[in-house]
Amino acid sequence: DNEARWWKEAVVYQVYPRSFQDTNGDGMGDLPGLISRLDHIQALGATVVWLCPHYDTPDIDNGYDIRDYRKVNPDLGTMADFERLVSELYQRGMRLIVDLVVNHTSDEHEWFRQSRSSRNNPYRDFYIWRDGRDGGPPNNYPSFFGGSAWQLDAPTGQYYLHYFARKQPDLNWENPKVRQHVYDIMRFWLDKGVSGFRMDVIPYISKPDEMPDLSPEALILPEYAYANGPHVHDYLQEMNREVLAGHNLLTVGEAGGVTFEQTPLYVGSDRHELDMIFHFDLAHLGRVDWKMQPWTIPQLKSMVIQEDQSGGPHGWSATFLENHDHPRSVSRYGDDRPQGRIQSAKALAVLLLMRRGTPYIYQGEEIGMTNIPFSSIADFEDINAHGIWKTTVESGAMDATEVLPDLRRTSRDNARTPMQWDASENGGFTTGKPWFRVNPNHTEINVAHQKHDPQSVLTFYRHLIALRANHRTLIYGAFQDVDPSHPAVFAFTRTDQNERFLILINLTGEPQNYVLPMTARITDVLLTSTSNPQSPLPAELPAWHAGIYRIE
Ligand code: TEU
Ligand code: CA
Repeated sequence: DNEARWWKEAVVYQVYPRSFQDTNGDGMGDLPGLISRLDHIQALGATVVWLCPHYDTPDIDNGYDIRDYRKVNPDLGTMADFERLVSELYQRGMRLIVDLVVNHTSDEHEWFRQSRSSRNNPYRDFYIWRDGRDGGPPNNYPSFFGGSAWQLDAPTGQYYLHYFARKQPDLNWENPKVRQHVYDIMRFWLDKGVSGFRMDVIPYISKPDEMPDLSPEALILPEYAYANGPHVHDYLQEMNREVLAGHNLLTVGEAGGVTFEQTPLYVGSDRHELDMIFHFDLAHLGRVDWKMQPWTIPQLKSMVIQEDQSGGPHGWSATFLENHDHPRSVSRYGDDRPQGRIQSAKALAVLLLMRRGTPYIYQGEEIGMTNIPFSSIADFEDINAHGIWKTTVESGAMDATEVLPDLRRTSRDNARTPMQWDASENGGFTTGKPWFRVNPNHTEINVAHQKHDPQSVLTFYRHLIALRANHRTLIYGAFQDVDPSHPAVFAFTRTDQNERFLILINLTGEPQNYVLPMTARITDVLLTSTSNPQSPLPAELPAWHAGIYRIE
């Protein structure tokens, strides 16, 4: 859908606040720290900040377990800090979206404390309670963090459902009171001046009517069983009518388990649900859960193309290569060794920012931050990594040496190391002891080094974002892969009535002698990541070369 909307023209910058900037020396990033770094985000050219959960939390899943939706996490700051963040962004012509985590709450949320206290408590039906089966859980549903998705609760002898950790009980959206409470929470933050929401695992809010055991195949990727429940679209349409309509917001659903075919149901502008969703097909390329498998560049391109088409005639896409749940893109799709790091980070930047769809940049991606070394399970912070360890190694099912190499490559912890601002101790993140260790390569990869370096990854990001902002074709223009089966090069065009661009990306560390399978005359070279070639084609594309060309 090419109708102009501010959120289609936005470039979103995702902030994981605990790892961004600490100001009071407690080793935990905070809202004053984020405010102090808004100049960096603005200079990059991003127009929207997505703030990961900033709510009161017992913090077993880094804030994705909310105890009080109306209170700011004291480790991050105060409500006054939050209000200042909103106004500082407004003064810069920027906007804020916040994380809405309403598939589940913390077990320390007041609703759950009431709910578990007795079978006839008025809040009982706010969560999903079932009797056990043959002395065990009601069915074989697995939790994403390992073990059963059911937890027996002694006071009432029933099991509650938790798709994530035991301390993250799932809300019962069938209860209209639950939905009204959620809408009230949303209105509360809209009144504070937020411009939209990133909705955590939103396709899971409607649970299957019956809950039979999952088949062995379904157990491998349970998100497909958990997503798209029978009432999910009724709930999203209701939420839209009750809260979102008329506010001109940006809404993006995190949508693991939603297939490309199902996408128009969520994002069609005729549906009045969400503006866009995050797919995980590209993020899951060549991996099943934490295990890595071989993958190819044509497969990667096919994911990008399918994702671009998936919204249908009335939809729009959200595009990303990184977030707080995935390894760093340079390490994942590029080459994080010295010979390839900078060039591959630039190639990936072109892939992210020259596609059609609203791009989401994750903190540190703009300087090419990489995965970190882990030597043992003790180095991991993430509840997910420890869950995997428990079910594989501690259970005796696998040997540590079989699990550790892939866990290192896929762990969410890779993205959660503190932001690398400069070469000083702790990368300028904190003067205290950081909550999670700083990547030792901060002495080399950091904002201070790259800020004024014309060849840096950061400078390249700025140029790319500016280019996008200056050419509507690069935002709204049709996307076409002109050489889908090429084993190394991603060649695509962006076209509208006025202009046509060719984007060439060598996604390998080998030079490619490239012949374009179409007739096109290059009339202008807008930006290239390596100094050669400027034009014309055919030409040898250097390792990781990426370029944007105007063509006729
Ligand atoms: O993540 C959900 C998530 O990434 C997966 O469980 C996903 O559903 C699965 O991989 C299927 O594709 C969100 C947050 O981003 C994450 O940090 C939280 O831990 C989680 O929800 C629970 O709130
Ligand atoms: Ca702090």
